[in-house]
Amino acid sequence: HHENQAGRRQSYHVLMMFTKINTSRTMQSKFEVAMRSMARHGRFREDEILVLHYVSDGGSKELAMRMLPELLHEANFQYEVVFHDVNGLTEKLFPIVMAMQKHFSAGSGAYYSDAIFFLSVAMHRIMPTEMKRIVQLDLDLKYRTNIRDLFQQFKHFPPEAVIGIVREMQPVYRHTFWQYRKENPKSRVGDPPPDGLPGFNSGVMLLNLDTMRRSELYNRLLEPEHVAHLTEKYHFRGHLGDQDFFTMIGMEHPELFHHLDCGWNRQLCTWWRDHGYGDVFQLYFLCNGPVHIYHGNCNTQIPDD
Ligand code: UPG
Repeated sequence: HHENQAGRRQSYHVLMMFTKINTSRTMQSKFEVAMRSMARHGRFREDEILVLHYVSDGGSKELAMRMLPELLHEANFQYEVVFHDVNGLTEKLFPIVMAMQKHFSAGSGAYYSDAIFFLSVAMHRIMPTEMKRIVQLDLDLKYRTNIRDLFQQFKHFPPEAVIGIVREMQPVYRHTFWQYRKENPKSRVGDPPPDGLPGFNSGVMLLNLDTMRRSELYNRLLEPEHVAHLTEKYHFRGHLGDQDFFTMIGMEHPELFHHLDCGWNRQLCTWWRDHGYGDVFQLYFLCNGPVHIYHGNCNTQIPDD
């Protein structure tokens, strides 16, 4: 599992989207909660280093450089911060994800700037080949355990799995797959757990870049013809970017995904409970077992411990 030769530090890579944060007080306070809790609970060995990657614009980078030393002052481990310019990444991504954007983006057209919402999908082609694994994390998270423990989940991936992810905890995909479910009443697509296929949430994602690069199946699914075929089959039209793409290919090829326990991404948003799905909501929302990471999605308040 350890990729480094003797004597070299082992790196643990995490990546966060970090754009337009300097103009939003709300996003800044989420950033503070996430980084402070990650630092407080983080434990690493002396020969290990946590590498924090931020995809940012100039203003957000400046803000992060100013705030991070204080936010991470409780960290009892080595860390390093790397900034990636959102424009540079978008330029590399656009040709790869252009064809899928129209199926999984808000609005009618495929905007150049939306390509970045598909970064995780093509991360294996963006990051240097020396990087074997990376964890992508939303900013509206609160860590209650050691982030290093999350990386241990890579060891439990079955051989074909490329991504480790938690299921979606609202009936959003029950809604999205409405037509397919009507045409295929016996299908488990969009059904609640434990037997159904509720789709995925992209707030916490373990990307095995090595396997993503080597998987013929996964790379075939990125091709425009395959995306078109599946979106037609499932009548899929979404607006959540990578999360929608992974959910759709997961219906067809569940073996590509390793399911993480729900406690690794305990989503708190309840929007769909009050928008037509109150009767089935709890079936999706229920998550037993310890909460390792809270996800205050759709601006939901995260409880104090
Ligand atoms: N982000 C920025 N700048 C912004 C807004 C978002 O960098 O101005 C980043 C940030 O890392 C954030 C992430 O994008 O955490 C996702 O955006 P956010 O506003 O946190 O979306 P959520 O409300 O958490 O999530 C919605 C869905 C959730 C899904 C996500 C997929 O509720 O289920 O995982 O969208 O993008």
